[in-house]
Formats: sequence, C-alpha cells, structure tokens
Amino acid sequence: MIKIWGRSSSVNVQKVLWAVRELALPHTTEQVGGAFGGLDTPEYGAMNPNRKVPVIDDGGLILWESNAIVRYLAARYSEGALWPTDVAQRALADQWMDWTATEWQLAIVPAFRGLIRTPEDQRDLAAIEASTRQGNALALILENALQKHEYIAGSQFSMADIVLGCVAHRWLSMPIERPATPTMSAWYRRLMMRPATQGVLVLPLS
Ligand SMILES: N[C@@H](CCC(=O)N[C@@H](CS)C(=O)NCC(=O)O)C(=O)O
Repeated sequence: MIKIWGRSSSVNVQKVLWAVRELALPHTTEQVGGAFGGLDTPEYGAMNPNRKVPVIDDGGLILWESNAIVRYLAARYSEGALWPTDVAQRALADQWMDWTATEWQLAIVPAFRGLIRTPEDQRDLAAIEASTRQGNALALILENALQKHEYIAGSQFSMADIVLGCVAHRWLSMPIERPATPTMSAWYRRLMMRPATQGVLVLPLS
C-alpha cells in the first residue's frame, strides 16, 4: 500500500495521484500542506526536509519531488507502458517532464497564484501579465510538438503525458487570454477521458 502525503489542490500532488490511479495501485492519501498544515512537524521534516508536498512511502521507500515520484512509479510498476523501455523514447519523455517542471510550470506560477489564490485588490497585474505572456509562448512549443505525434513522447501515452497534462489542465483552465492551440486542446481532451484523471484534475482551480 502506497501512502501519499499532499493536498489534492497541488499540481505536483495531482501528478502522483493520477499516476497511482492510472496504474491501479492501492494507496492512501493524507491531506497536508496549504490550509491543512502538517508540514512543520519533526516527523514530516524527517521525510522531506524541504517541507513540501508530495511525499510518498512505498514499502519504506520515502520519496519526494513529484517528477521523480512519477518516474519511480512508472519504472517500478509500468515498464513498457508509462515507462518507455526504448531508451530514446524514454529520453524524450524525460525531456518533456523536465521542460514542464523547469519551464512551463514555473512560468505560469505568478499568473496562477495571482488569479486563483490572491484577492483581486491585492493582485500584481504586471507579474500576472508577464507570466501569462511567457506561459503562452511556451504553450505554443507544446502545440507544435504535439502536431508530430498523438502523445508527447510518441504514439504511446507515457509518464510525460501525466506530468504535462496536469500543468496543461491549469493553463487551459485559468481565466487568461490564450493563443489557439487546437492540437494541444485535442490531446488534453483525450487525457481527460482517461478514468484516472477523474476526481484528480478538477474544476474550479483552487
Ligand atoms: N519540485 C517540487 C515542488 C514541490 C512544491 O513546491 N510543492 C508545493 C505545492 S505545489 C508545496 O508543498 N507548497 C507548500 C504547501 O502546500 O503548504 C515537486 O515537484 O515536488
């Protein structure tokens, strides 16, 4: 039984929840972080010294960093499916996972926090606008990439689609002006039809 710590409104926790559901892995969840608190206890700090979510415990293996967790679950429980066995294919999945974490997800944080988690009269409009512009430019890179194959790392759904799909859910659901991304939107709709996303990628954003 895998235990997952993290509030389900966190995009990083959503990646892990989707992965365990996709693989039908027995799991329990504990809502911590944000308004739930619970990250400042000595016990939590011993599991994750960064005091962030998500964290998992799989048979005594304590792991943090959402993309590392998704990679671990895919490698351990889904070789040849979520975890591409072909090295080149896997490198492409890795590339998009890293791009998501270090580029797109990061770029849209100020817009997300400003528009979804900050009262209107306290918003930094310039930061929201800059973040939206940057997020939109990066979304066009994804739009272009998805025109080449059905899923981000090739013709097969992989761990990279989970990580990228969680961030796409945010970007496509935020109240912002967006460029047209018909291919990405079609890919996102395909992902949202997967039963494992139900109850994980929810609206409204919070
Ligand atoms: N790089 C880390 C980032 C983790 C992170 O920043 N988590 C946020 C939520 S998305 C967090 O724990 N914030 C503090 C809180 O929720 O109280 C990962 O991908 O797991």
